[in-house]
Amino acid sequence: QTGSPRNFPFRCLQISSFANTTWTRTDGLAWLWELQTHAWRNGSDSIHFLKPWSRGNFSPQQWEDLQHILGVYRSSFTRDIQEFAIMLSKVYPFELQLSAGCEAYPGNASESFLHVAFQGTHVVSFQGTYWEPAPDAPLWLNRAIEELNKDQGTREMVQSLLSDTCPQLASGLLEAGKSELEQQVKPKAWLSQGPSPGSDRLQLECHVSGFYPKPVWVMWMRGEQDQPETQRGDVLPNADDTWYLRVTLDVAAGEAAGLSCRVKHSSLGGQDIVLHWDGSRSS
Ligand code: ELM
Repeated sequence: QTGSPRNFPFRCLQISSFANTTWTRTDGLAWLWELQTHAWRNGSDSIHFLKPWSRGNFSPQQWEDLQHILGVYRSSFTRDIQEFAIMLSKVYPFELQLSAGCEAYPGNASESFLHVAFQGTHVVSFQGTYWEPAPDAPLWLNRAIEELNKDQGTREMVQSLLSDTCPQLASGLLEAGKSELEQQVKPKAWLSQGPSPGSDRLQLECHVSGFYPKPVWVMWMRGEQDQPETQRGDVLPNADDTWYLRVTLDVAAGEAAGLSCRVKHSSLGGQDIVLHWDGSRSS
């Protein structure tokens, strides 16, 4: 797994809720690949560092400068959006979500992005040096975009944050957090019986938890045969940056014996976990 350079995207998310003309809140969070590195809660005047390496290679002065820029931005953003809402007759409540970030590539190359969603739909992006509507954006947005593009000072700041600050921060974080990002944590697995899906039927549950990174393969098997009726849940986060997955199989009570749950994960080095259903536990 070592040697080949891997890419880890750095993503900053902003969630802004506008309940009415006076009540709003904005929260921010940042992730390096699967790990949350920063939080910036509504009302808090400072960025919260969630990992010992969350400062990357930025100096205290650089963090102070960045926090100042973001503090001014947060209050300007709220004011601007309230003004746009009046100008464009937008109905409350509404949500705006911003996703911005970058990814460094081998060499000195990097790619950045900034997208804005209104009510969950992508409406605006920052491209190069200008704000642009998303391909299917509603027409009323054009007036807002025209206004936004008049502010050259902001466009220059966004451009420099995306093309300089972001890749510099991301590469420092990557270097400082490398061992945690690249660690391998083995899953634990166990079986249980779920609620009966019907008379003479059983729901077999296979729980897999505590693994990192996220990709995992779990299947109910009969011998070497995959059971295609296997139902896979969503991969859910544990509180400690590991993941959890539940995989179930509905079977006739008489057919549970001989089934097993097989788990493949990068941390296991080919030594799959195999758990056999104990036919005597129920039926
Ligand atoms: C510059 O987000 O307009 C720093 C910007 O007041 C840092 C960005 C970091 C991003 C509307 C209504 C309802 C539904 C949809 C819409 C349309 C969607 C609108 C999308 C909004 C912005 N625009 C996207 C920018 C908001 C704030 C700016 C501006 C603010 C203050 O600017 C003044 C001067 O105008 C400027 O020239 C310069 O002198 C500046 C110096 O401080 O002061 N600009 C900034 O704060 C991070 C994203 C994280 C995920």
